Amino acid sequence: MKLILAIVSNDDSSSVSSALTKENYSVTRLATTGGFLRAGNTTIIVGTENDKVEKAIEIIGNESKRRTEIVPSTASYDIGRYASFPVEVQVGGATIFVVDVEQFVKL
Ligand code: 2BA
Repeated sequence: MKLILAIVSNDDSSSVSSALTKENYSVTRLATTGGFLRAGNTTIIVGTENDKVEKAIEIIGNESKRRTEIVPSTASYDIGRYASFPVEVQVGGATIFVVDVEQFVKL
């Protein structure tokens, strides 16, 4: 058995966990914080059989694709007035760890 730890953006966490649940994976979601940006993200925990790991990674990847979004930047002073300019930011993506499970017990 393996334990999958997938760190995804908060925006993608709901669709990732729904897609996994639909395919009969058991899922736990934890609210976590990235150490570098100190922004919220979500860590998804999935315990599953070895032969179902690749499929789970594929599902997580499909639901959390790295993409570009246009967002308003914070207002800055320019040409004699305060203005907010749209900027392109990268969102999404997943960081995935797969670890061996020594023991799995449900009481
Ligand atoms: P990613 O590498 O896509 O990582 C996204 C989040 O995944 C990280 O959030 C962290 O919560 C987790 N993560 C990634 N690699 C990990 C690992 N080896 N062990 C444990 N958790 C891990 P943040 O730490 O807030 O990082 C956000 C983004 O900032 C990263 O995106 C990366 O592009 C950049 N970054 C992170 N650390 C950096 C550093 N020391 N120097 C430069 N850029 C860094």
